Amino acid sequence: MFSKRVDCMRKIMEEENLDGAVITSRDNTLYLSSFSGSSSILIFTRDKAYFATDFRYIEAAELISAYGYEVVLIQEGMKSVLSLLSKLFTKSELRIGFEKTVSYGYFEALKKGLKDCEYIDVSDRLLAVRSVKDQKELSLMAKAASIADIAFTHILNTVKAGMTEIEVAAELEYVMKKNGASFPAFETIAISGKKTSMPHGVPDHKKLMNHDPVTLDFGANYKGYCSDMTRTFFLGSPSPKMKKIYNIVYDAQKSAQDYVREGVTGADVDKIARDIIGNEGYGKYFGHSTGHGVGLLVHEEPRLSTQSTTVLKSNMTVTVEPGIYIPDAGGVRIENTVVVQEDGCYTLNHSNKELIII
Ligand SMILES: [Mn+2]
Repeated sequence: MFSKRVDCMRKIMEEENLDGAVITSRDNTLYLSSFSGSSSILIFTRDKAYFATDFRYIEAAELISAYGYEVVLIQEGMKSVLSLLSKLFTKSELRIGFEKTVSYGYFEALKKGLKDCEYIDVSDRLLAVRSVKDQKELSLMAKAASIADIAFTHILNTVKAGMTEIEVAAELEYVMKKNGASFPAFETIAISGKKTSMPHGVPDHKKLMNHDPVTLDFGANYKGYCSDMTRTFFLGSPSPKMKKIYNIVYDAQKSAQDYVREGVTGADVDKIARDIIGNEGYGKYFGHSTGHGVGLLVHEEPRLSTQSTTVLKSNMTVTVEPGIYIPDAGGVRIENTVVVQEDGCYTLNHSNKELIII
C-alpha cells in the first residue's frame, strides 16, 4: 500500500515536472510512509526516496525501508537536513515540491539550503489524492466511527442532570480510549443549555440541568484516521421552539445526506441543507458550511460549502452537519460522516439521529 503511495508522489512530481520534493507535515508523511512519529522528512529525488529522522525514531523507521525509502539518520537537526539536501541536489535552478503549510522559518532555511530553486506547492495535490480513500482507509474510518458510536451510547445510558460538561467530555474520551482509540480526533465539544448556541463552545464545569439541550461533537483517532460526529439531545422534554429547530435541522441533515453522491459538487450539497433551513426562516442562524472531508485530519478536502466547486467522487469521506444556533436560547447540530458512492452514500456512524429525550 505505502509503496503505491510513493508511486502516487512520483506521479505528482511527473505532472508538475519536479526535480525533487521535501515533505514534512505529519499527515502527509503518515500517508506516504506509514510513519506516525513527530519528526520525519521525506525527500524525493527524480529516482530515489529518502526517509530522514532522528535517533528517537530510527528503530521504528526500519519498517519504512520496506516501502522503498532509504532511511537516513539526522543527527544535527536542520543543519544535517540541509547538508543532506545539498548532497542530493547538486544542480541549481531545480523545481522542488514543498508544502505551503510549513513554517516561515523552515521555508527560509530550506531556501538557504537549496539556493536558486523554484518551490512548487504540492500540498493541494496531496490533499486531493488523500480525499479519495482506499478500502483499508475506509475500514479504519469505519472503526473510528464505531468507537464514537459506542461512547455516545454510553453517554445516553449514564448522563444525568448535575454532571458537568467536562465530566461528559471526559467520559466520552475515556470510553473511546477503552474501545481502541489512540486519542480524541479533536477537542471534544460537550456543551449544554444556552451554550449550545455556540457551534464550537468549550466545555467547562457548568452542570447539566433538566430540559437542557446537550450538544456533543466528538470523534476518535484510530490508527491515524479520524471520526467526526455530532448529536444534540435533551435532558427532559425540550421547549416547543427547540423541538421545532431540531426537526428543521433533522430535515436539512437527512435531505443533504440523501443528496450526497458522485458527480454533485460540495456547493450542491450545501445548498440542499441551506435552503431547507432558510425556507423556515432560520438562514441567518446557520453560519457555517454544511460539511468537510475527514481522514488523517479531521478537516480536510473536500468542503461542502457555498463556495465549493469540488465534484464529489466515490470513496470520498465527508461530514454532513447543518445546525441552527440562536444566541441566548440554544442550538442544534446533527452530524454524520458519510462515504460518497456512485448512486448515493453510506454513513460510517450509526447512532440514532432522531430527537432523543432522556
Ligand atoms: Mn465536523
